[in-house]
Amino acid sequence: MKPPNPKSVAGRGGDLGRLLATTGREGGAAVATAITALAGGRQHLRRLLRERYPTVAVTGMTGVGKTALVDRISRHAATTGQADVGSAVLEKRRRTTTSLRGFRFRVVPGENAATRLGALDQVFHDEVVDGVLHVVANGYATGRRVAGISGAASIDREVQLARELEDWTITAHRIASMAVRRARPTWLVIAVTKVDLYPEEIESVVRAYSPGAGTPFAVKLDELRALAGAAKLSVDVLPVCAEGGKHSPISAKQRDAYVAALELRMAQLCGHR
Ligand SMILES: Nc1nc2c(ncn2[C@@H]2O[C@H](COP(=O)(O)OP(=O)(O)OP(=O)(O)O)[C@@H](O)[C@H]2O)c(=O)[nH]1
Ligand SMILES: [Mg+2]
Repeated sequence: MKPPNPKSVAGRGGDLGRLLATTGREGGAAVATAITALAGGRQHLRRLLRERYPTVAVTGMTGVGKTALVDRISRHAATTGQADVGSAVLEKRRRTTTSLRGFRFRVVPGENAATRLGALDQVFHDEVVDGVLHVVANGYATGRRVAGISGAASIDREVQLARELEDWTITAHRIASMAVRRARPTWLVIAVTKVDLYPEEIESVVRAYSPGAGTPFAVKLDELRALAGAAKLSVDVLPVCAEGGKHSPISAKQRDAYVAALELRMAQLCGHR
């Protein structure tokens, strides 16, 4: 068979073919090596970024406190107030540290069906995350304000608990399919937030969200663990809150300690320390 004409290689291969044809065989090999090195360098950089700043999906129903918690962890200028409830797009936050070991958070909006589904696809399928922070609030999710009405919408706690469970069912399925698809293990931290609203019950509430507790949430959690396989998915349940201070039963110091403990656990799970 006739060797391919360099001109036609250039025509078909575009810039690379043209370059190889004009630089001759040796020059072409050098260019190819340089390109491979460049691609290898980029891959190395990506791996380094992934190790230093693993991505974390933040899930949970609307008003549960995802944005507030992640803003607190990432020292993002807090945008507090009722206006924040109902994030419409996937929020990105980065927690950086002086030791270059932090996290890249991907906060999935709890409300808004279309953007929520797209965001769930993004974090669990398209750009698979390293771990999941699922946020629950013991039925204390804040209702969205109806346009024109100020103040928090008061919504029955039982209703909110049922919605939390509904939301968890959807997310748990996504986590299970991600865990079975991938080779490396993943982690899930259930953040039981807004503990300042139920300071006397923190322990029992955390227990109710834990594996083997027998509550509807825990039953779904057990199912998820069985489906994914214990070796593939580690589960932690930790209390936390994003608010606290002078007029709260939780002091600012206690709140910071909760946030620090959550951050430390995620760092351990990511192999940071
Ligand atoms: N008391 C108390 N309120 C909190 C805490 N965390 C968040 N909130 C309040 O709960 C409301 C909802 O918090 P967000 O962080 O906006 O909720 P979200 O989960 O991001 O909601 P979506 O964006 O709709 O998915 C806000 O008014 C917060 O100020 C907390 O730890 N304690
Ligand atoms: Mg939000």
